[in-house]
Amino acid sequence: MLNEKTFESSTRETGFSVTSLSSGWRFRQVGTEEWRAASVPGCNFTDLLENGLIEDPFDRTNEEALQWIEKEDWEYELVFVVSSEQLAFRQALLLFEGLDTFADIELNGHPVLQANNMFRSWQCEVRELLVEGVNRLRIVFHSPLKYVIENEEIADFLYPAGNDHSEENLSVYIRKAPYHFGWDWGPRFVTSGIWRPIRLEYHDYARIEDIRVNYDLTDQKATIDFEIEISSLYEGRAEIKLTSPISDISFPVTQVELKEGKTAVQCTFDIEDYQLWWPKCMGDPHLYLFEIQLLVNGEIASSHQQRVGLRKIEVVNEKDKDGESFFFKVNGLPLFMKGANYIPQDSFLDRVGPDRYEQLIDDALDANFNMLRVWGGGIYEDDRFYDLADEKGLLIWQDFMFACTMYPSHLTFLQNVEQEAIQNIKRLRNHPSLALWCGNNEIHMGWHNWGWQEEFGYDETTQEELWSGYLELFERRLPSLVQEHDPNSFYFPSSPISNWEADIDFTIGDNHYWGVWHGEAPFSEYKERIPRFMSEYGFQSFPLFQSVQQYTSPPDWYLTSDVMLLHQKHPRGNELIRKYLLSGYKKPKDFESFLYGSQVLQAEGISLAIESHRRHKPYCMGTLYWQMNDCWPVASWSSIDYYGQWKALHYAARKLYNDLLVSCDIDDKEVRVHAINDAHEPKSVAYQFEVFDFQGRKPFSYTGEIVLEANASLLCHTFTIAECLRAQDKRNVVAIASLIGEGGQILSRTHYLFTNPKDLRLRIPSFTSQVTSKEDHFSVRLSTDTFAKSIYLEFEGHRGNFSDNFFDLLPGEEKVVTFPKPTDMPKKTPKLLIKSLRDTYL
Ligand code: BMA
Repeated sequence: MLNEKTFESSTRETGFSVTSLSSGWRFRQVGTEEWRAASVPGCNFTDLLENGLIEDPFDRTNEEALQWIEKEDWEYELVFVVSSEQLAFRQALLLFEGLDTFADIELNGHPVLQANNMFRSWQCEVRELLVEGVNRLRIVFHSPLKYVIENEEIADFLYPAGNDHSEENLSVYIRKAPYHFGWDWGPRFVTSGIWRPIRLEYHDYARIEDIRVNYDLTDQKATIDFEIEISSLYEGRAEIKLTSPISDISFPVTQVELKEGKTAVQCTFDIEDYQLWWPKCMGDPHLYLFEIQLLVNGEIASSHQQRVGLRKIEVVNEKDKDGESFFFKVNGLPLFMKGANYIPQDSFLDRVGPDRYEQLIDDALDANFNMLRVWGGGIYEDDRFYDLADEKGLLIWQDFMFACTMYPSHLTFLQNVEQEAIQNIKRLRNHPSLALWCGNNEIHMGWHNWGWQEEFGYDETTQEELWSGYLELFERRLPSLVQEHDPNSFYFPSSPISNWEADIDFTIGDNHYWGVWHGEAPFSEYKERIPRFMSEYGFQSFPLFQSVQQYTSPPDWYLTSDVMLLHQKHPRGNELIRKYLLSGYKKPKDFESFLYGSQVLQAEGISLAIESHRRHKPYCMGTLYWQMNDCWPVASWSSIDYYGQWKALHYAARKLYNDLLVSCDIDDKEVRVHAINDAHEPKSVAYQFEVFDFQGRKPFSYTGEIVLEANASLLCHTFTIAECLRAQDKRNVVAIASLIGEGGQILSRTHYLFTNPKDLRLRIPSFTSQVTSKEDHFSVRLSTDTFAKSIYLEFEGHRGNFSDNFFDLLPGEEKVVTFPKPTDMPKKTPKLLIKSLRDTYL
């Protein structure tokens, strides 16, 4: 999408002008009389809510009561004024960045467009239809379900869309965010509306439609080539003027001959001693900024700002001695990927503004992520998301929006998808953060392993139709479009390449391991099931009580209440959490303790997986857990809840995703201490393994020194259990492993138990805390009289994330954490709530 927002109110001296059509809209349900104010970008649910016509969709069981909305048609209208100066332009283009989904658009009573894909942008020439003075733009959104029933050829078989919370699984026919139809963490809110901005562009001569950035890097210079696509209203001469607002690089003006219609222009230049773009974990995410102006007779006809990050990203997916590799190289260096899967941040996308995007990217980087996977059941994200990833140095794995079901493959469907793919490839390809394209989520694996053929009774002809349709879309059309429009990026058809139920598949490509959770295997399986790259694995937890209170009332505060069950979308979710929890932990004493316990449990399981994956570097070269965030308040696999509260897992991920990690692999007989270095330079460090009893005495301690190679994992030392326990009862001890830098600073520190938490002989701790109010934060100093596990701190009544939480503490240690003061924080220091594992059972 061209970024011309900066030129909002340009004057008639230039050959173009842009008017935003985002304010002043009204809406109504088709068939009703009264118009109400609407927001653009927006959707019918948030408009209804803003007007007080529905209750908060996320509150209690309101989801059920609001299902009628998807069955209705919605009408949006804008009255806007066009001036004689605007009408004097030779062209007026009406541009829609995103319409959700089946929309008929009329301007001044004339039909101008029919839209049928939420992921596409649309444009039409409307100069002849505009009038001086008042104009009327009207958009009717059809109920997507009713629309496909009336207009699509519906197959006589059911598609296997298991996450679509309806009987008919019609979502497969609708190019709309799949998660809107429900998911195993998501409600069903099938929205309609204008979900991205609308604008009117006036032009006299020509318009820059698109820019493709190519570059060639040598040791001395970067040769950058802008391939500029211009659409022109005339035939004749023009000039391209290139400037770089934040540097003093200067460029010659390029003379161009425009044809009427499309002209491709190339603008090539060198930058000597250029700076590379690096993900934050490797260096500076350097961006160059360019402004490209199209000049006709000295007037600016069109203008575009383009950022460029110079980097080379490779995905090495080839046969090797162990099977088939799957890893990323950035600027020639192999990089172990650490991160999570990302889903849309809200059921109602218009609520995700710049602040939420920024917070989310910061939360990822704060936890030492270097990659997020934009998963295929959501949306191709907003430009802002990728801009932030570029600026801050986070890599993005980009799925096309297809997940967990087969799809139709008739020609009109495929052509619609092709346009969607072309537009989104072009929109995203210049972002240095874009690391790969993946055709879909889990469809290949689903078709071959999930028994859809039997479950849905597909005969041979249907199977043939579905599978050849799959091959056509994901193995022919999408790769050839990526090849055509973004040839330097890696494409593969489906994640995972392999299947977690087959042993051999742990030697091949990327894997989603769901033996833990869906397969009900114990956490210890994470240590055995090591793939070449793990792009999904996960375990659910609940939001904490503070968050649960936001969407429930006191009568709902038990796990099987209607409200809690509605906010748990996995059919076996509660049962699985309870089963895993009781196998390792004592029974939580109440509802609130269960919520807390679920987070401690989730962090324990996923930590085991992260450490195992990292220890097996370079056999395994990436770990992306499922899932970072939520789209509403719910029990889910997320590490940050809907309200932005970090769960225990997010704090754990931050420690375990640190470039330098000490990690112990403990079984009945041995402790193996490993050190992992993801940085690209070697490190001389000391490693330490200490055993403490709960009073803080240290029966065992060992310190050794190592040189840790760059980008390597090393087994430092093996102890026998007998050697380090020194006749202590394993129920009374905790082990701490550390990596210590040359100046004595702790580089990595991890805690381990020799037994299940439920067998520990913990005493109820007595904490001493001191809270100091600083200018923009509170500082908390904490100590304990006995070993306290998984200490959780909260300022009563205040949301926010501490600098650390869910940590362990021994007597004799002092822990200092900070809590940022929100702007509405009262002057008086709020009450500090402290609890640890021992406080949550009787
Ligand atoms: C993964 C995802 C999602 C799902 C999650 C948890 O496979 O791709 O489809 O939400 O599992 O079941």
